[in-house]
Amino acid sequence: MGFLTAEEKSLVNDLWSKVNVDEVGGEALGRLLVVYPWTQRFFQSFGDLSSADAIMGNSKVKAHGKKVLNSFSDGLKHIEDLKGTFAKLSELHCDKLHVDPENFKLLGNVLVCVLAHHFGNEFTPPVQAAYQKVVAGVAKALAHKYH
Ligand code: HNI
Repeated sequence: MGFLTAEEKSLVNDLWSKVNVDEVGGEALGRLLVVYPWTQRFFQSFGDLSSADAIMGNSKVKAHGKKVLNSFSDGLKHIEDLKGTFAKLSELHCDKLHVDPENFKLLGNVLVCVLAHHFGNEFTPPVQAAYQKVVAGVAKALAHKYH
């Protein structure tokens, strides 16, 4: 009894096996910074974020997006224990990084948009519904240790 059905899990995993995690991570983080510019405040050490082109071409954004999405990808392997999997990262984002957990939801939604853009018709309504659940679950797990 998990939060995804067996069917949803296979939809998620089938699509994910075709995702270029390293590239999509940078794209999702970049789009987050473009579309919700207030999220740039956490990345002031990343250099030039002065325009959409600067953000999307910024190598630190790409590298960090890759790190974030690899961590997300790890979460997919432990879909039944997202809380446990992200417990340490939740503490880090709360205590050390002071990232408002609302941002986890924003990034999740941006990731769904990026996947829809990449996969087109293959990103069918059932696939997108399953991914909506996943990104909401990850956001919730990352917010779990906030106090
Ligand atoms: Ni996040 C660092 C994972 C969303 C701001 N983040 C990390 C690291 C991982 C990670 C892994 C590296 C930790 C370490 O060094 O030990 N972040 C994730 C995941 C998500 C996420 C899995 C959501 C799916 N992080 C976000 C969001 C923001 C964010 C939405 C802000 C808008 N994260 C940060 C910042 C750092 C960070 C800031 C530190 C960056 C640095 O190296 O300076």
